[in-house]
Order: sequence, then C-alpha cells, then structure tokens
Amino acid sequence: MAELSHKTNWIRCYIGLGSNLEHPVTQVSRALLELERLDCCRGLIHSSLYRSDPVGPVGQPDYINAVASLETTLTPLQLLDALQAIEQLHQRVRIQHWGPRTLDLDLLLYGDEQINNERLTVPHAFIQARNFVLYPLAEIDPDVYIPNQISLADCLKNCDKGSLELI
Ligand code: A4P
Ligand code: MG
Repeated sequence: MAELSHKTNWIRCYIGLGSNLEHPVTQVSRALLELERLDCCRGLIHSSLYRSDPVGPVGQPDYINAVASLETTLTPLQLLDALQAIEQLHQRVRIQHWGPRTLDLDLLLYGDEQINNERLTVPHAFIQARNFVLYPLAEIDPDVYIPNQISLADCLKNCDKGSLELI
C-alpha cells in the first residue's frame, strides 16, 4: 500500500511591529513572544528594537518598532486574523488613522506573493518609504526579495535613517 504523504508548504513572512502607547518596549517584546507561539508558525527571528519619530498626526509619542520573520502554513488572511487577534490582546483601539496605538502588526511580506484585496495589501503599501521598517528588515534579512519593487539595498539608499535609533 502506498504510504500516505503529507506535504506542508511553509511560507516565510515578515511582520512589522509598532507601538507608542502603554510601555511600548513591553508591548513589542510581549508581541514577539505571542508571534513565536502562534499555531502553524515556526522559526521566528526578529530585529532589535528601534525608537522612531512618529509618522502621521503630530503630537503623538515616539514609536518603538521592530520587524519579525516567521514561517507559516496559514493563508495570508488567516495570518492577518492571527495578527489582529494579537492586537486585540493588547487592547488596540482604532480611533485615528496613523494615530497612537498600543500595538500595530503589519504583514509586510508573505513569501513572494502580491496580494490586493479589501483586507490586505502585500507587500505592505508603505514598505519602501519607512525607515522604521527598512532598517530592521535589513538587520534580519538584507537580501530579502520584495516582489515587484526595487531591491532592499536600493530602498535603503532612498530612505534616510533620520533619527531612527537602535535601543
Ligand atoms: N491591511 C491592508 N494591508 C495590510 C497589511 N499588509 N498588514 C488592512 C496589516 N493590515 C493590512 O489597519 C487598517 C486595515 O488595513 C486593517 O483592518 C487591514 O485589513 P489598521 O492597523 O487598523 O490601521 P492603521 O495601522 O492606522 O493604518 P495603516 O494604513 O495600516 O497604517 P500603518 O501603515 O500601519 O501606519 N510612525 C512610526 N514611527 N512607527 C510606526 O510604526 N505606524 C503608523 C501606522 C503610523 N506612524 C508610525 C507607525
Ligand atoms: Mg497597521
């Protein structure tokens, strides 16, 4: 009898973490542990934590940012659901677009897929423009492929490090 074979397709993903409320370093550190424990995910690695000036509405506190990478068998929307469930564990309240938040988890890259639907845009729409994404991403995977865009090295040349600070 032929042996039953079970094929599992592990996809490497990259997730941006950001927080600027309620002890941001703790929020991001906790979220990294929660990502590590997600079902159907393995092999989490992550960047250092960085302090960054807020992009968006003025007057909000500085952010703590990091980028994590893991392999998953979840579909993109299942992974988004899992990320949003973690945001909810952190009492994330959506009041203002780009406004202050306890925790923001953005799906930056899902393998080499390009996704555009009402819930998800991947690669993340602003991946090229944000120093608090590009520099931590380069720390964990300088050769990462960003579908349909210039290389990460060229993105970095076009994106000033500014006051982004390793903590
Ligand atoms: N959505 C679409 N694509 C994605 C994706 N790739 N990952 C949808 C995650 N979500 C995605 O997101 C709104 C909706 O976007 C979700 O329901 C999902 O279906 P949200 O997190 O509720 O809203 P948001 O975060 O205010 O909007 P957005 O456009 O995701 O903003 P960003 O890009 O996350 O920016 N400044 C600093 N220094 N550091 C930061 O981390 N973050 C922001 C938020 C603004 N300024 C910042 C930082
Ligand atoms: Mg977001």
